[in-house]
Amino acid sequence: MSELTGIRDRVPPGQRVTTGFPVLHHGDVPRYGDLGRWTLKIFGLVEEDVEFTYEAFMQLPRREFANDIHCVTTWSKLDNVWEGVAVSDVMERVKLKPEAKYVMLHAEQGWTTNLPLADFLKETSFFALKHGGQPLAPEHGFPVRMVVPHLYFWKSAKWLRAIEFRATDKPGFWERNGYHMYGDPFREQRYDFD
Ligand SMILES: Nc1nc2c(c(=O)[nH]1)N[C@H]1C(S)=C(S)[C@@H](COP(=O)(O)O)O[C@H]1N2
Ligand SMILES: [Mo]
Repeated sequence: MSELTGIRDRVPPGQRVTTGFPVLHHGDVPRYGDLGRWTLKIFGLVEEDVEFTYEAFMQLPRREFANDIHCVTTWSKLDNVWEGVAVSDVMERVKLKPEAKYVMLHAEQGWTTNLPLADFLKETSFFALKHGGQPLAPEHGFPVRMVVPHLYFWKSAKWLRAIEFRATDKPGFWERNGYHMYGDPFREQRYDFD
């Protein structure tokens, strides 16, 4: 009983628990022949731009993360176990300008999503490399995806390629197409009118 109550508390309003791992995105799954050309760029309101090669990013310290994820299309997946890089371990190499208050995540093919800096920096946000002990599948964001578990899963950019720091908020891809600017699943911030 107490366990059930606990699980119920973890499922936001209007969500159903799934045991599968649905795949959802706009556009095509990028296929990487040569990761020698992959980079992760950090730009915008920083003292100096930073660029990680694939090799450099793979050398960053790894940690395990456990969380629940909530998709705006009403599925939630509990008890995910991931391996990834903490945001703080990347930000150690970045000097933010004091005006930086928002983040725009840039993925392959120009796909973007926006979030406040504080949410990006939360210790539960991270760069995922593995899920369930396996390297990320191409359709789930290989080689690197962002995971921001306390916001709806559309903020968790797959195929991440750049992080931009900004003074003002600006809608990303789904946010321009009717989704909420913030997207808290426990407050059901699904659409821009919520
Ligand atoms: N680059 C990119 N990342 C993306 C998306 C996308 O279209 N492109 N879709 C988002 C949405 S709407 C969801 S629900 C999740 C789905 O992640 P999954 O396919 O691993 O379940 O990815 C998010 N990240
Ligand atoms: Mo989604």
